[in-house]
Amino acid sequence: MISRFTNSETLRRTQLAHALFPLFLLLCIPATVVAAPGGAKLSGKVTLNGALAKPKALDLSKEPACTQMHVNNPLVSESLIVGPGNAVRNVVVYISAGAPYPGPVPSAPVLFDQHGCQYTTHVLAFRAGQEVKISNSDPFAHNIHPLARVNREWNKLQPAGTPPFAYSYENEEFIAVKCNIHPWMQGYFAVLRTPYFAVTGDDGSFSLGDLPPGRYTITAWHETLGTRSQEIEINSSGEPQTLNFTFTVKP
Ligand SMILES: [Cu+2]
Repeated sequence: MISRFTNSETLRRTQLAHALFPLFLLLCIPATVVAAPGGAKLSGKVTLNGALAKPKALDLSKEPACTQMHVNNPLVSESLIVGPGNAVRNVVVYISAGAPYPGPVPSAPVLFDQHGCQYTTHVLAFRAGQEVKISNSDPFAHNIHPLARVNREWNKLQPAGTPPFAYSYENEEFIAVKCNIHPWMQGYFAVLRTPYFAVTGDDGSFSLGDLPPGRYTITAWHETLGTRSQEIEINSSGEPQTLNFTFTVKP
């Protein structure tokens, strides 16, 4: 085989390749979120000030099969769920500023299922660029319609037995999700850049895992209560730190 390069050109290219090899190796190291030494675990709880009216049962009459499914367990609105000790469920708590390197987006999708005439996960948080896999487990059609404003808006009809489909959002956004067939179906996608987030469960608690030392803004978002943000300094003591959020019922 005849080289197209002269000997000196070949030598120069070989030297360049050797010089760049360590850089190439560096770029090949998988980027993972590794807690820096001296970091600390951050956790807390979200509670509500004030009394709430009992949630009303939803009107499912538009789909007789749904009415039938929920004769003994009526569906109620999930727009504000408060548990024992005034703990608030479905609050997204995340680092909104000061976050370390965002880290790689997980290759595994998050799942969002339509089942029993509702979204099985009311608030689903995932990463910008990560796939959300949407399925219909009901014996009738749904038409999912995430009302994105920053990202692209779309809707999709999924008749019974349709295979799941996946979609990923490019930009950070809290997106209301509705069904174009069943007006009571409501949910949210929380699309976040940071890998440091959590959604509160029944006890209102959250954990953001180990954070490297630094100054952060932590934001708590709720679909009807709004947002609250707090600054926190994670020092290098390694002592777990607590940050609580309190929302007040809007008059
Ligand atoms: Cu539906």
